[in-house]
Amino acid sequence: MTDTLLSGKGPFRSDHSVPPADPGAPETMARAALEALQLERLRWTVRHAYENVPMYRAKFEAAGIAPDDIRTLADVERLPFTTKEDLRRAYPFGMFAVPMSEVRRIHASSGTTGRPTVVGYTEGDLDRWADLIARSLRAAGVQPGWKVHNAYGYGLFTGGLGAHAGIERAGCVVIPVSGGQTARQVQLIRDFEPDAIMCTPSYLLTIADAFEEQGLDPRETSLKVAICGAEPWTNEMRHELERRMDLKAVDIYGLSEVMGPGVGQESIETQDGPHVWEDHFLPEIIGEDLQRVADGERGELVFTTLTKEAFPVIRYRTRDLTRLMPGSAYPAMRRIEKITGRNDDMIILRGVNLFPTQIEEIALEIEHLTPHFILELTKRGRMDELTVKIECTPGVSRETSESAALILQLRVKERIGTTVDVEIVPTGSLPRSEGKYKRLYDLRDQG
Ligand code: DLL
Repeated sequence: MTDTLLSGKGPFRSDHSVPPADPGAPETMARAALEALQLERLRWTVRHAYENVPMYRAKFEAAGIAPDDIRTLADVERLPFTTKEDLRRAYPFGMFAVPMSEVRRIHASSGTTGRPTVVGYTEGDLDRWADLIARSLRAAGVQPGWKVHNAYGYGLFTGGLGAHAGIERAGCVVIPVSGGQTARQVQLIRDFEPDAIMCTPSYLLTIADAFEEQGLDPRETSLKVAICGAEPWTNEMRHELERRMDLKAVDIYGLSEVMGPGVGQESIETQDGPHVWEDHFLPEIIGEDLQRVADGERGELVFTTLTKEAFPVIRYRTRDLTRLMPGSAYPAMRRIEKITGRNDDMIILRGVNLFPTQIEEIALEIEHLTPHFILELTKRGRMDELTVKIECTPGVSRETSESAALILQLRVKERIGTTVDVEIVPTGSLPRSEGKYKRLYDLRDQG
């Protein structure tokens, strides 16, 4: 009752809270038809955001643009960007485009600094999200009737509950384990014999280790596919996980501000980077000057949502660095190159840019080195120093591990162009992942 009364108040216009419907099987539609659908949905989104979110209206007005000015897909470039800062300023609910009575769920991304970003979903949003995860699971080779072990964290994080609904929607059996309690994960995988697992790549590594620590062979589980995402990982890490667990690992991409997991998904057939589900999200890549760059060129990924009711975002700057490539398994939908870095993770070491994934890539090529490493940034005098603390495979001699460390140092110098210190640490001494793994420790302020 109160809800109905309240929903008539404020800036909200309920007649704009339903995006244009899906016209059938969008994964297989022709590019021209997809673009026509994108334009229709873009125009709906821009109007919806303008009419219902004061911040968007103010930004559009400041930029001298009105919803009716969006006549082609290229016109998206005339719209102002949205940043994480904009979302933080609106904490907690200032960017919601529907009355709270229409919102059915809230998630939040913690972020490393400051306030979390809060996002909301209407019933329609949750329905489309489940559909997109189900579509992602199909692309990942998951079949109806499969059991899917979901080890993404449940709670405010979008991973657990987001994947959960999609697994059910795909006609699968969801095993809602959440993250952590690794010994129990091992037990459940043995007892329930799931066909697929969803978790971060670093957590899958922790699980593989846990099998071995219990004297079990991780290649002998029932798992056929791992759908990994939520953090940057390299193809070398993919090969490591596939080899150690005898399964196929595919990449799922997403972010809370845009929806959560399932914004893009890699096909198990091609394993060549996530396809962006472009009927729901319009991707762009921008350069350092914030101008759009051509497909194929690297830069920052920017998204405009096309069907979000509660939390539309216009040209949201993700800070994820990648490039757009033509579709492969789904020809009409472009792919992104595997995301190996974010603007925020970039370490500038004595003028040279370096990403943790570059170290992962190099370390995994070297015999006896493991993917268990952290990076410590310190100051020696006025110079920044980076130390790679890394574990070797168990049982190698001191001599062998020292030479592996030296090879790592030389290859980093050769390929990245900077010198890092490498310290071999005892097996099991580094923290293990339970979700998103923290690799970089900035200790420069600590003496
Ligand atoms: O991590 C959503 C998600 C959950 C995606 C489960 C996939 C699986 P946030 O916590 O908002 O949302 O973090 C989003 O994580 O901007 C990227 O920097 C990073 N990220 C997500 N997926 C990938 C991926 C979820 N496949 C941020 N590869 C994003 C690399 C990824 N980075």
